Amino acid sequence: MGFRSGFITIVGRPNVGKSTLLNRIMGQKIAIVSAKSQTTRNCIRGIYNTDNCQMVFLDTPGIHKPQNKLGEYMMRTQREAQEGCDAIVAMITADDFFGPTDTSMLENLKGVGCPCYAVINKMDVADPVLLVQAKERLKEYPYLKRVFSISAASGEGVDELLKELESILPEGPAFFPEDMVCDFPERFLAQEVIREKMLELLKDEVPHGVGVQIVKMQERANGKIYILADIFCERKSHKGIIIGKNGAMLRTIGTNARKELEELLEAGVFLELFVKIQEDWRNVERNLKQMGYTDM
Ligand SMILES: Nc1nc2c(ncn2[C@@H]2O[C@H](COP(=O)(O)OP(=O)(O)OP(=O)(O)O)[C@@H](O)[C@H]2O)c(=O)[nH]1
Ligand SMILES: [Mg+2]
Repeated sequence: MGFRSGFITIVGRPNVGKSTLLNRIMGQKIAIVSAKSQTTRNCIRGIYNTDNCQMVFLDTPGIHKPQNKLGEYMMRTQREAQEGCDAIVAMITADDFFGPTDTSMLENLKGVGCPCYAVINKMDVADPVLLVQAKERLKEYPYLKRVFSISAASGEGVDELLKELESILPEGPAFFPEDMVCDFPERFLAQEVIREKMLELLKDEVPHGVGVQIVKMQERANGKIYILADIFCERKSHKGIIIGKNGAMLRTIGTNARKELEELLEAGVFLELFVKIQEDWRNVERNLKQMGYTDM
């Protein structure tokens, strides 16, 4: 058997653990993860190599009804990622299962023309009764090639899934160089890490209305990487929350983001953040473009 290669798209509701699975497969963090829904806004590619195979995984934004232009962009990206791929991994969880989004996602897989898999994630915390029920209900979708139960968090079941995916990919050469793990620039990583820290620290609706734009990112003579970023939010009250009392919140966001970026970039980082108000930026095409939410 010759070398195999192909594209595998991971789809599912917000918060089911798509990005966690991508990071688990890659053995390193390339996609940000949070307990809040709609964390991922772009299609994120992770390139996974074995001796005989290159699997290009596409992590997609969680399926939801768009409320603004950003949401529309996210869902367009999500749909496009499913076109022309070699396999689809549709992710659900046993405990929060079979709402209308799950059912329409599974129904839409009928006739897509590539092998489709259902993956029940978070089995480490799943109620065993619900797990059995979920597997039972998945039998209503006979076109699913197989069903896997995994824990993206612990890694349980992930090797089995990878083995199956490797076995069905077509023969063909690698698409990307072997030492490449992702195809996005470091600027994007910086933007995402800053956003992740805000998702972790800020409450309710504030982080959903936040956008990050890297204004400058350059290596200085001392080897440190200087990053200047604007944080956009939609209201004055949100700006106050992001900055916090005497600037405490913004300092924490900055410190957490800097520490993680230093690890990921393997260099010292000097990070400067400015908070700006841009009302309704999620509906303004120009703002979306500036933040990288643009169609290819
Ligand atoms: N217990 C448990 N938690 C998990 C598992 N996988 C993911 N999570 C948690 O679920 C939350 C959502 O994970 P994400 O990977 O950001 O989910 P996502 O599907 O990418 O979400 P969106 O980007 O919003 O669509 C995070 O708090 C993860 O830590 C798992 O296998 N077990
Ligand atoms: Mg995600």
